[in-house]
Amino acid sequence: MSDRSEAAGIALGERLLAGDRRTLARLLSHVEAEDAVGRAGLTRVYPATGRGHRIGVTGPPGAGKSTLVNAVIGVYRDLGRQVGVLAIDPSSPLTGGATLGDRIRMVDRYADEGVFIRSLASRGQRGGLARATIAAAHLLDAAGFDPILIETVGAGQDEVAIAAAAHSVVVVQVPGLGDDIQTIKAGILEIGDLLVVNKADRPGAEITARDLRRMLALGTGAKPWTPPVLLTSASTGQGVVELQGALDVHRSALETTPAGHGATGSAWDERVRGIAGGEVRALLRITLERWLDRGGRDGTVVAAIADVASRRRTATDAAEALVRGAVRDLDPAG
Ligand SMILES: Nc1nc2c(ncn2[C@@H]2O[C@H](COP(=O)(O)OP(=O)(O)O)[C@@H](O)[C@H]2O)c(=O)[nH]1
Ligand SMILES: [Mg+2]
Repeated sequence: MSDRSEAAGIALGERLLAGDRRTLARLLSHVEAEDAVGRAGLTRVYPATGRGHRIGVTGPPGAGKSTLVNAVIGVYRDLGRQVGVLAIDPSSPLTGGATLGDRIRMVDRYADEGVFIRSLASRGQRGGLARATIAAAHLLDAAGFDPILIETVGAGQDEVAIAAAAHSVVVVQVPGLGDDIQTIKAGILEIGDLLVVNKADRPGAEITARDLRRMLALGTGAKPWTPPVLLTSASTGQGVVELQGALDVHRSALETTPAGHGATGSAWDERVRGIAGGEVRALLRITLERWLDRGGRDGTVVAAIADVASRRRTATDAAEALVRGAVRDLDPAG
């Protein structure tokens, strides 16, 4: 890391902590690019993070996630809270180009100083989106935003990783699941702390809510938290105040419930440790993968593979030697 980049990053971090909101967009760009300025800036502000309620909002495309986020922003603003929003730009061929619509629907929020909205573009790189999103959430947190809403399409590993980085996960569904209720992605209900049937102005919302409650009841042992199933109509605002209330209730429940499995602290602390663990493991993997993709140093990887293929070394021995080599190569002092 060059000294100049490091100094620039630290300076941006300090301005952010001092409340200069214009710095946020700049530092975010550096963090998204994963450059040295962003890294130093994040290092500077990280100790001041951990206060904001991170809320993942996930569900299929078109379920009304963006509309719902826009509506719930209004409730938080009425409570005097400053809201950060990270929207995963669904510009991938998978989800189509809903981006512009998202921007238009949220456009009335851009003039509000107490709201910060950023779209993050999908990237080709494995895990890149999740890393950039979580790092961006840290910056919003440092800037004093609480809550930080993270909208993702409920599919794909990145999205699951992002949801796993939230304190509370809202799973958005729409009426009309009917007999197809089993088509709800396995696992999506398990990650939901709150289930929302949006578009409740349409027929069948009550039935869908009932079906979801039944599915939840099937899965229970004695759980400390049973996800509430809420009905909303994001376009009319029905149920949105209740959704915001339920999010605060979930946060308090995490804070007042002891951690499970004899762990120390509260369920909130446990979740924070889980989030940190996921982040560290992901970065460990990516760091090693990048080193591998570069071929290690001086062809060590190719040589190790040749050794394994020709039976001179087992894969276990080769992998262990490579990890030792990677640790030496990655050591900035080494
Ligand atoms: N009838 C109805 N339409 C809605 C509701 N919420 C969102 N929509 C519409 O559903 C479409 C998709 O909404 P959007 O928020 O972009 O969904 P996202 O892809 O999940 O973010 C838009 O045309 C919205 O106007 C709702 O509660 N009721
Ligand atoms: Mg959307």
